[in-house]
Amino acid sequence: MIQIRSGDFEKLGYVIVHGEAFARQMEVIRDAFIDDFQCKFTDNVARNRRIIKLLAEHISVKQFFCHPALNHLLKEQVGIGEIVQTGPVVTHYTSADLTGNNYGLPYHQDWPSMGTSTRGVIVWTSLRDIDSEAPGLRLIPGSQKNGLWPGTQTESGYVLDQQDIDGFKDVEVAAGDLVLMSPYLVHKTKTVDLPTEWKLSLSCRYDDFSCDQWNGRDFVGAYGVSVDRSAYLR
Ligand SMILES: O=C(O)CCC(=O)C(=O)O
Ligand SMILES: [Fe+2]
Repeated sequence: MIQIRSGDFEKLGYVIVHGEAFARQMEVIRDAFIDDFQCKFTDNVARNRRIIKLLAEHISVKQFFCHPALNHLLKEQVGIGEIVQTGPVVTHYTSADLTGNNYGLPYHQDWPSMGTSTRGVIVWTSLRDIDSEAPGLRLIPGSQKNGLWPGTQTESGYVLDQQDIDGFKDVEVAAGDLVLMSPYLVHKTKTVDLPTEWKLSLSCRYDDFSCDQWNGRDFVGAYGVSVDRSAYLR
C-alpha cells in the first residue's frame, strides 16, 4: 500500500510517499550499513567516504531503486510512460563529524546534471527518520515552475546565485519514505551543528524513454560510465 504523505508533483514539484515495501527494504539497507559498513570506519576520512559511496552499490540498495512498486508509483505520480534509470544511486552523508565535515550541498537544481527527458524525476530517500532537529533536505515548493533559475554549473552541480530563499520546507520523513522531485525543484542539504546527528540519503534519477522531446534530442544524458584504469597500480 502506497500513501501520499504530502506534496503534489505537478503543482509543488515534489511528493512524499510512504510504502510498506520501501520501509521494509530500507530496514535491510540500514542493517547492512550498520553491521557491515559503519563498523569498517576508521579515523581515515577518505576510506570512510569510500565505504559510504560503496553502500550505493550494495545489492539491497539496487533492489530498493528497482523495486516493482516503483513502476506503478512513477507512472501514477509522475506520468512516466517507459521508465529508464538515467544515473547511478548517489549517497549524501551529512554530519558534523570528521567524515561529514558538516558539508551540505547549497541550493541547486538537478536538471543541468541530467539533461535528459522533460519528464525526469529524482527519487530521494533516507536511511534514518528525519525530524525537525536532524540534518535533512530543504525544498522550495513550487520553484520548479520557473524553469532554470540563474546559477553556475560547478563540480558539485548547478548552484543557484540566490542562496537566501523564503518559503522553504524541511522534509520530515520516516526511513524509506520516498521524496519524488522534479529535476527543476530548487533544493539543498539541511545541515545542523550537533556532531551526534547524521543523515545518509540515497537518490537516483529516472526518465521517460517514451518522451518525444527527448527522442528529438537523440536521448542525450549527462551521466556516463568512466573507468579508472590506474586503480590497480595503487
Ligand atoms: O540529500 C542531500 O543532502 C541532497 C541530495 C540531492 O541534492 C540530490 O539527491 O539531488
Ligand atoms: Fe540535488
